[in-house]
Formats: sequence, C-alpha cells, structure tokens
Amino acid sequence: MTTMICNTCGQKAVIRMRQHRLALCKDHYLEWIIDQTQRFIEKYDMFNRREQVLVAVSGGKDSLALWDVLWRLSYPTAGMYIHLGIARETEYSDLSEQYAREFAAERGLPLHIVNVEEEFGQTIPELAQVSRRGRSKPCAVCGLVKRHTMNRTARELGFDVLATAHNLDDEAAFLFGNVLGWNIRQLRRQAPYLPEKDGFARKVKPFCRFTERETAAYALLRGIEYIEDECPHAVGSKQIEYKNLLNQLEEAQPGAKLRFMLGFLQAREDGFFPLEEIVEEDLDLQPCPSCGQPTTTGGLCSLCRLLENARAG
Ligand code: Q46
Ligand code: ZN
Ligand code: ZN
Repeated sequence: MTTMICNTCGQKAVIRMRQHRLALCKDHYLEWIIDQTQRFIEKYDMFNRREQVLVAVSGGKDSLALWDVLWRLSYPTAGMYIHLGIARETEYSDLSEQYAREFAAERGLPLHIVNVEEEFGQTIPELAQVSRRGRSKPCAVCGLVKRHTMNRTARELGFDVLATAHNLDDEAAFLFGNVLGWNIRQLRRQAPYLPEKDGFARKVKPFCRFTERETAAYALLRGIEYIEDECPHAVGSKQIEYKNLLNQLEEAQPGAKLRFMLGFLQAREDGFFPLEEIVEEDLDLQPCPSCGQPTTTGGLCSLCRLLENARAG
C-alpha cells in the first residue's frame, strides 16, 4: 500500500479529498479548513470582523467545528444552544448542552442557552404530540421552534448575523429533496447567505462547501469533544435517505455533491430561482400580535398557534 503524501509539505497525509484532488497532513489540513472558511465568508460576503456573529450550536461536530474556526479567525462570536428536551432516557439534550458549555468555557466564549421546556412549557416531543397528535416525527415542530428561537435571540441580543453549520451533505440533500418535488419556494430560499429583511436576521452558512467527512475530520484532528449520537428522531428521515443516495453517487463520481450545489448557485446567478423575488414577496410580512416575530398569516404566527393549542390541551 502506498502512503498518502501531503500535497503541501510532502509529509504523511491524514486525509485525501478526491473531489479536490488533494491530500494533506494534519497541520496543513487544519490550516486548509480555516483558510477555505475565510474564503467562503468573503466570496459570499457573509460578514466582516466588526460584526457580531451568533453561532447556532447543537453540541455536535459541525457546529462546534464552525465555532472553533470562526474563533480562530478572530471573529467576535457567541454561541446559542437550544435545549430541545429530546430523549430524556438517553439524556441526548442534556449531554449535548454539556458539550456546548464545555467548549465555550474552555475558550472563554459567551454561550446563550434557551431551554424549550422552560420557555414554552413543553419539550419538543410534547409539543409535537399536540400538533400531530403524536402520529409523526417531531422534526417539523422542532424546525419551527429552532428557526423562531434563533431568529428572536439574534434580533433581541443585537447580533448582526446568525451562522449555522450546515455542510455540503446537508445542503445537497436539501437541494435534492427540493428538486425532486420541484419545491420552487424552498429553492428560492436556499442560499449560503440570506440578507436581513423585515424582522428576519441575516443568515449565513460558512461551512456549506465542506462535506460532513471534512468537518468531522476537522473536529477529530482538532481534538474537539462533541456529542457523537445523532438525534434519535433523525433515524429514517428523508434527508438521511437523500444523503445516502448522494454518497453513493459521490463514490462513483467524486465531486458530484459539490457540482450539484455549485451548479444550483450558478443557475441562480443566471437568473433562475432568484433570491430577490422571495425578498420582495416577503414584504407583506406582519409582526405576530403575540410574539412580534414576522409572519405571513396576518394573525398569530405558526409557533404561537401551536403554543395556543398546547395550552388548550
Ligand atoms: S434535532 Fe429536531 Fe433534528 Fe431531532 S427532532 Fe428532528 S429536527 S432530528 S436536525
Ligand atoms: Zn503538510
Ligand atoms: Zn408569534
């Protein structure tokens, strides 16, 4: 077996990225991830060094790796962890909060924690029972609560931008699902950068061009401790099916995932799925009379309606 050699220094490489035709040793890999992240931040004009960045962290590898990289790049950051109240038996939420807390404490970084049960009176699985009478997975409710809470926290605490750690696998799977159903509205919302608009915070995804394998390798080589378990509700989701399919394709055609996503972004530049149009459409947003967050319903926002149902039992 031939030893892989680092393309930069000729030492033994620890990772090979076939889609980039690149192999790197530990030091050069860690450096590469940081340099590339900075390049993406500039390329998509995400934020600058004077802006306050709120990083959504789950206690998992992607989000802690992202926070680590932004911290090393000297951006002013704080983390936000949302305790969802998931899987009390295995303490999934408690443990992931612990990882996020330890990460922040080791680096002396501020971490804002929102506990869904304390904030809304019920955990995500309990709220999901109310909305779908327990028939389906809690992911829809979870997504709604997370989006709402992240946006509100970013706005109320005066952050300029909200950063999430979506990676290429997440983005390609989401894109695949949206193309499969020709969900044009979602396609027009998918972007590495969404500007601030009508009560919505600016949202950015600085890791959107790294694969899950690459972010995992960064966390591992950097020695970041993170929760390895997946959320138990992720099992069997459509997103995971799409990821598996795309991984098969990637195996046969290295670079397929990246081409799929970059091709989509290029199509947008060529005038398809224009982001501006949704921004225009969103002009009819009204503040929710209960929580003040923007909504298109003209009355209570979806989360406040859900909470009202939950209170009514
Ligand atoms: S945390 Fe929430 Fe995910 Fe768990 S309940 Fe579903 S959406 S799977 S990213
Ligand atoms: Zn090297
Ligand atoms: Zn509301």
